[in-house]
Amino acid sequence: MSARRALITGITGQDGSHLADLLLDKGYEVHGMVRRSSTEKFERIEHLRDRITLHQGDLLDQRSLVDTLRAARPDEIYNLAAMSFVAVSWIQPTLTAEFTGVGVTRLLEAMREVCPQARFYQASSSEMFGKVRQVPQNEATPFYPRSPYGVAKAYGHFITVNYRESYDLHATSGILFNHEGTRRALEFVTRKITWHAAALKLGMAKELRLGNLDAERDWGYAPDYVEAMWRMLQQDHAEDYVIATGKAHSVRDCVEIAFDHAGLELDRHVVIDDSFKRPAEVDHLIGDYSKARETLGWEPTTSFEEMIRLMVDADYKQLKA
Ligand code: NAP
Ligand code: F7E
Repeated sequence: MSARRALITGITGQDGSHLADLLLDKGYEVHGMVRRSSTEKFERIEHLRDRITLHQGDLLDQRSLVDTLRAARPDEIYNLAAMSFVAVSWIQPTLTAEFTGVGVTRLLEAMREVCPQARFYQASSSEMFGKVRQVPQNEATPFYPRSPYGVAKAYGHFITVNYRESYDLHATSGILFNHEGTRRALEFVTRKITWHAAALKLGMAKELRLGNLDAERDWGYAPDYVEAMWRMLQQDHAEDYVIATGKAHSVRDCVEIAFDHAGLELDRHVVIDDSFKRPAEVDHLIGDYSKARETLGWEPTTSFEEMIRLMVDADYKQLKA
């Protein structure tokens, strides 16, 4: 029997690279869509370049999406590509809407035309809950997004649901809470903290400038979360799922765990910088993943404390080298 074929948009990102690792381990033929850039940014997939097939495409360009699907002929499509940094979504609100919102419709339209029997995963986000209407948040919690990113993700979520109901597509929306790890980009708060803990320890940085230390998130471990994406597409019926740990921590907790591990004191090194505060904040997120546990048999494997410590260790090793 020939290998199952998967297409990952956003394969150069944190989740795309972990998902590619997972699907290759499971015996899939893995295809990735990448956008053209004047310099290649393939660090996260360098270790598997000769085991995957890359296609040039952009969520803004319908032709490239149709051609990518024709070439890849996927059984499963994971739409992970997006402008994913919340803070930048206020700086580029309409571009965020195009990439993160309307881009989903473009890909669904291409799928309808080329491979309507394929299974589709949309990377939805806990940012859609924003100013939360219910604690903890589950699949039935109403959305109240607080950023142009959250608004665009809510559009992407509902268009996925709508195409499932309108055209009988196997289209799933995974509502994932924050997830991190050693491949997280440096601009996100956990990696910014772990990188600075390592750099301060090595004498390579003098301070850590942060915005709101009181914001609370339900932070999980990225390799666990890509396993949940795959499990969602193995179900006979497409539905939506919340993926979370059920535990919330503040940004301050994150600094304390990282600094404690590195033998540093928060008060000596952290500087509050208002330029990192957002026009509208999401104060507290905590997810209820009961449906995923019961239907997918999914559980998180790595605690927040373990994850932050392993991120500090990885940053320390990398900076020292
Ligand atoms: P990430 O590291 O920022 O990766 C985003 C990917 O999207 C990159 O490969 C990027 O390519 C690609 N991309 C951006 N714009 C594109 C465009 N116009 N056309 C084609 N590709 C484009 O994000 P991540 O953390 O892996 O997250 C994956 C997805 O899950 C995103 O949709 C994100 O919004 C969503 N999500 C993430 C979290 C989280 O905590 N990580 C939680 C919930 C939902 P380049 O390398 O060329 O920039
Ligand atoms: O911020 C606060 C900030 O940028 C977390 C994305 O993957 O998860 C991510 O979005 C919190 C916020 O992630 C700094 O105000 C304080 O309250 O790490 P973050 P995010 O905005 O939660 C969701 C689920 C996604 O879908 C997104 O794609 O930390 N914070 N000081 C800071 N944040 C940053 N980045 N930098 C600071 O200096």
